[in-house]
Amino acid sequence: MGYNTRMNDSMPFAGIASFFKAPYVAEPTKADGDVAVLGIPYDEGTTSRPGARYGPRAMRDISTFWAYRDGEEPFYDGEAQTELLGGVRFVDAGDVDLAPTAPAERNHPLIAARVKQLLDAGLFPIVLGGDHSITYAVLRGFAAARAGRPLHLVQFDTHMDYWNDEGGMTTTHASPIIRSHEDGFATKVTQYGIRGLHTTADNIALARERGVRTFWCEHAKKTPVDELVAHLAPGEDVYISFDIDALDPSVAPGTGTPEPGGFTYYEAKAILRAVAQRANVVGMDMVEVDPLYDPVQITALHAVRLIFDTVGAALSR
Ligand SMILES: [Mn+2]
Repeated sequence: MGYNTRMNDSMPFAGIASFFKAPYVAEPTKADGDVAVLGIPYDEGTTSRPGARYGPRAMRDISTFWAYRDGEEPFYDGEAQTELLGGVRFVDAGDVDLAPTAPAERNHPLIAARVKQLLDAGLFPIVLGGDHSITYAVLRGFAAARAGRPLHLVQFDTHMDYWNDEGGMTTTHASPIIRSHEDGFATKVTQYGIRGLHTTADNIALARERGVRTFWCEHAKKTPVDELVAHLAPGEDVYISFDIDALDPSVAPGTGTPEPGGFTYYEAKAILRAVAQRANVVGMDMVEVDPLYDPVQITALHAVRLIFDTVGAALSR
């Protein structure tokens, strides 16, 4: 009697691990929240090490570290000297109901439909991958909901994912950006963090010919952040796709195709905040978190913190 009976709502180690300990609502509306978290536990688009299908569960688990926020109260980011997430209500919309081993023709429409449903309800989607192939299906949902309005895709990644394979591997995690660009789901594309060894130079040339703006990682790390976002039209609608391998594998080892180099947490955070403050971010995904290679949860930890930083910069009031 008289005890606080709501401790399980905020303690990281107790209760049900929905994202950020938010209420789970299968088909949320604006009455349930402002941002809706949607898991896509799918890694059959991966060309090397699998395991990203466990990404949503890993990010939900570690997200409870920050669940001690009380209701809609903001966090205070002392380093950025700003309040974060004040008034922003989260709801966990669960996972897309996918069929393992089924073809993309079966699974992609289900992903697109769930995303469109969230957008039609006026919610800001946070998509938890899954390998990067899911972004193509997510952007199909955005296109359906937006009825032709342009959308600038801002991608953080070590790989361009602009692979124009003609041998049948058309919807792997190496090609969501080219597919989304060709189908008009993304009308403009900006890439940050690209690095590593590429199998061909013509793929890079193809992206450049089509107007993709690529900030190579080493260049981006040395360039003032306002120069990195100066080409974004103020207030334009942006979708952020964050492949966790954009980070240095020393801080984010748990991913299928890591490459030496990459952003630190602070570098990624600074660019994300600059994008969110200059443009109008309308949704985001966090993909390629693979807990099978993440034994101390450090990759999922960075992934979730960057989600909070981005959504905080985009939506805090
Ligand atoms: Mn990628």
